[in-house]
Amino acid sequence: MADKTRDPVHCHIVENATRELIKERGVTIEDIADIVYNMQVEYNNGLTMQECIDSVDRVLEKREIQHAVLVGIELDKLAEQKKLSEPLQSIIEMDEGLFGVDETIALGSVFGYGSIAVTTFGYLDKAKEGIIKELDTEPGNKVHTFLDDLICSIAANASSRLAHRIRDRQEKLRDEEIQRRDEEERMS
Ligand SMILES: [Ca+2]
Repeated sequence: MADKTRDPVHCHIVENATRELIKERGVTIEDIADIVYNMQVEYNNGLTMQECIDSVDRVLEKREIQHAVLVGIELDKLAEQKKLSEPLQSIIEMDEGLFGVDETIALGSVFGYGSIAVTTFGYLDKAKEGIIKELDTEPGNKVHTFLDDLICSIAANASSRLAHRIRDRQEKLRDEEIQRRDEEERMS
């Protein structure tokens, strides 16, 4: 039975575990930020890599992302160690085409960032850019059935978040411009 009298796990422990797991599986924040940069640079030519890194960092602070990462990577690791029960062991190990739970878990964590995140996730899942492609084609006994979708999800969320932030900034600029014009009119 679940022990509900225990204190909840502190959010910093969960966030650190999430970051450690992603790193342990061979993906860096910069790898994810690279995808975000490529997705967003055509809409903002002043975009910097640092803004993309910051956006990925903010996304990793989200609890629903952290939980998705913990569950997905755990299953990848257990499959790699051949510790799952059959037939799940074989299904995850082979990344069976009709097994959609990896996508479902990752997709479940993109709704928090609105429709741009959802469409970007769909795009990345098909296009498999950058590190996502590398994970997909990595040789050996590595299992990345869940990881590739989770990285798509983090990159999609960070892209959407960035798109909204940049728009906010532009609107604010417009407000200042409106204010300036207002003042000029008043002075004349
Ligand atoms: Ca997958």
